[in-house]
This record gives sequence, structure tokens and C-alpha cells, in this order.
Amino acid sequence: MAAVAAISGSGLYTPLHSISNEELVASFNAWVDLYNEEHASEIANGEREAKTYSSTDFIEKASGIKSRYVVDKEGILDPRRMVPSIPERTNAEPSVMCEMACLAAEQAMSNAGIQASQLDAVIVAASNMQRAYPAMAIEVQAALGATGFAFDMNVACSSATFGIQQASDAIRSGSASKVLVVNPEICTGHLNFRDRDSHFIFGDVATAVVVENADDSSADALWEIVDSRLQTLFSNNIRNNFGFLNRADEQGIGNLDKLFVQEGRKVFKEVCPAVAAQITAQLQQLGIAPDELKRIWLHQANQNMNDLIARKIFGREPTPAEAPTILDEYANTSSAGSVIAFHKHNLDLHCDDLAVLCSFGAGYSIGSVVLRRR
Ligand code: CO8
Repeated sequence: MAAVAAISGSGLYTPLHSISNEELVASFNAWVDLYNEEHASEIANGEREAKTYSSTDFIEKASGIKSRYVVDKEGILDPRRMVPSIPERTNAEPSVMCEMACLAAEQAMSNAGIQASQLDAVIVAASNMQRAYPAMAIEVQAALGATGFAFDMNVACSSATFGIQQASDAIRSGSASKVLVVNPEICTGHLNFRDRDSHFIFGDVATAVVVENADDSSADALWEIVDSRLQTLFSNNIRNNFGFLNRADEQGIGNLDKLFVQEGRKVFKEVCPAVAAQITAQLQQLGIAPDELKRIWLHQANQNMNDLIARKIFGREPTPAEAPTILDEYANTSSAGSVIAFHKHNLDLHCDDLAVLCSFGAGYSIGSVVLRRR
């Protein structure tokens, strides 16, 4: 009989600096003034469009976001820079991503009651990797003192749930017994802070989960992976064309498509029904009625999206406890968002309670994991 995989511990590293909407908008608007001043004559004779102010009211109403944590605050808020300032490190030092990953990983391992030496595998699953190679996961594996194997994977915002399924498959097939899935996300590195439509969307964080063979675990609380479903649907509506071939065409270097770009409205309209349909079909096939779910930890991109998805799944207005929110404080932290919600809001549930961890994002990609508390 195949082993049963379970999440036995989670961890969260929150960067020290937080930026409120007020601070972010003040910096953006200062840049707008500088820009319009610098291009005053072109704007006056119609050769260039003036930039318009951002607004805290819009941001909170359109997204639910009130603040975000960041690796560097000063560089982002400087209207003459608007890029995080993260000094390069020597090859002898740990990378920033590795450092964040290890802090989240150590907490996850401690909550699972295991040592790094017991891990068979480390998966770093995130939207952006700090470098091409050696893999971030192999650096994390070495820094933690783990053996076995390690690899990086990227499915944008769905990286964590896709990573959990890889871990679960490895456990069920017998190729691993204890797997660390870690999601260090430095989203501010690829966010265009001069883009009014998206400058407020992302924050930085790292999360981690330990996935184990449930029968080998000594953790106090286990979340058995009952089922997981992954889906991808190609779309150009969320894109980032940054890549190793950029240097092969000098004309494209520095263009805005080398940062995060999206058609937010289209994403909203297309992704919400697809997520709700995936979870509804999954529950139906498992014979689970929506009202049997005690909680859904949804990807944290937009409050209005989550409200709509939760309403479609439950067929009614869910309570805040049924669909917890963390994006007001953290903003969109890509793959880490649903894991933050899980980490902060799972210990109050009871034995045999059912819940869903779900992510969605660029690709498009959707991952939904049905969990049962043991
Ligand atoms: N301040 C004031 N007004 C604004 C602002 C602003 N900052 N921005 C836009 N407006 C105005 C617009 O100009 C527009 O005005 P008008 O009606 O006069 O034309 C009006 O507000 C409405 O604009 P929108 O239609 O764009 O506003 P929405 O209500 O659609 O809200 C959102 C915009 C919040 C972006 C929303 O569409 C949304 O959240 N969509 C879903 C986004 C999403 O979930 N994307 C997932 C991407 S994440 C992912 O997959 C991971 C990628 C990897 C991460 C890498 C790190 C960078």
C-alpha cells in the first residue's frame, strides 16, 4: 500500500521592514511630480502623456492590501530609485534567498519535530530564483546540513502547491520519506514600482512546509494530504520576459516587459471561475460536501477575488474564519501567500477536520490540496 503523505510542520520568515499604502503612494506620487517636471515641455506640446497619481483608497478597495513586508524599504521608497537595494554577496556568503529560506525552514522543521539530517529532499519552489545555478535548493540543503537531493521549481504563484504535490508523490512512491518544500519570495525584485496599475501588489516573505510519510512522523499535529490537483492553462495575461536570452537582443534590455506585467481585470475574470470549478469538481469526486470544509487557505492576491472564489465554493457567504485573509498585511507574496494563511490559521482546527490549500496565478496555474487533520 502506498505511504500516506502529510504536512507535519510549517514555517514563516517575515522581513523586518513594512511599507504602508500611504508610504508607497507618497513615494509614487513624488516620482510622478519629478517625471512630469522633467518632461514638462513634451507634456505641454502633446508629445508625451503626463503621469497620474496613485491612491491609497483605490489600492485598498481594489485589492484589500494595506501594507507589505520587504527585504529593503529605502531603495523602494526613494523616488529617484524605486528598486530595492540589495547588495551583491560574494560566493562565500549565503544568498539572500537562501538565508530567508533557511529561517522559514528551521521553524517548519522545529514544528515538525525533525532535524535537517533526517530530510531526504529539499524543493525550493518560488516565482523567481536569485541565480540560474547552482540551484537555490542545493544551497539551502547544504546550509541546513541536509543530505539526499534538492531541486528548484517555478510555477509562479502556484509553486508551493505544485511543490507539495511533488513531495507527496515522492513519499507515496517511496523515493523520499521527509521532504522540505520552501518558498522564498523576493517579489519586489521583479515589481515595477513606477507602474501605477501594479506598484502596490507584491511583498517579500519566505514560507516552508515539511511533508512526511504520516506513519513515520512524530509531529503533534499532522495534515494528511487526501488529494491534490494541478492544472495549467496558457495565458499571456501575467508575464515576465526576463531571461537569459535578453542579452542576445540589446534592443529589449531594460524594457518594461522584463518585469512583472499583467492584465489584472482579465486575470480576475478568467482565474476566479477556473479555481472555483477545480475545487468544486475535486470535492465532488472525493464525496466531500462544501459545508464539510472547515477552512480554505486561498492564494492571497486580491480580497475581491478570494471573496468571489469562496462564495462559489461554499455556495454562500463564508465566515472570515472559513477563508482567512493575510494579504491585508503581507500583500501578494506569490507562492507563499496560501502557506502564510495556513501557517497562521490551522492550529485551532480539530482531528478529522477537512480543509483546502489552494494557489493560483501566472501560467495560468492552479493547485488545490485537500487536507485532513490527524
Ligand atoms: N491608483 C489610483 N487609480 C488607479 C490605480 C492606482 N494605483 N491603478 C489603476 N487605477 C485606475 C485605473 O486607471 C482605472 O481607471 P479608469 O476606470 O478611469 O480607467 C481604474 O483605477 C480601475 O483599474 P483596473 O480595472 O485596473 O482595476 P481593478 O479593479 O481591476 O483592480 C487589480 C486592479 C487589483 C490589479 C485587480 O485587477 C487584480 O487583483 N487582478 C488579479 C491580479 C492577480 O491575481 N494577479 C496574479 C498575479 S501574481 C502571479 O501569478 C505571480 C507572478 C510572479 C510574481 C513575481 C513578482 C513580481
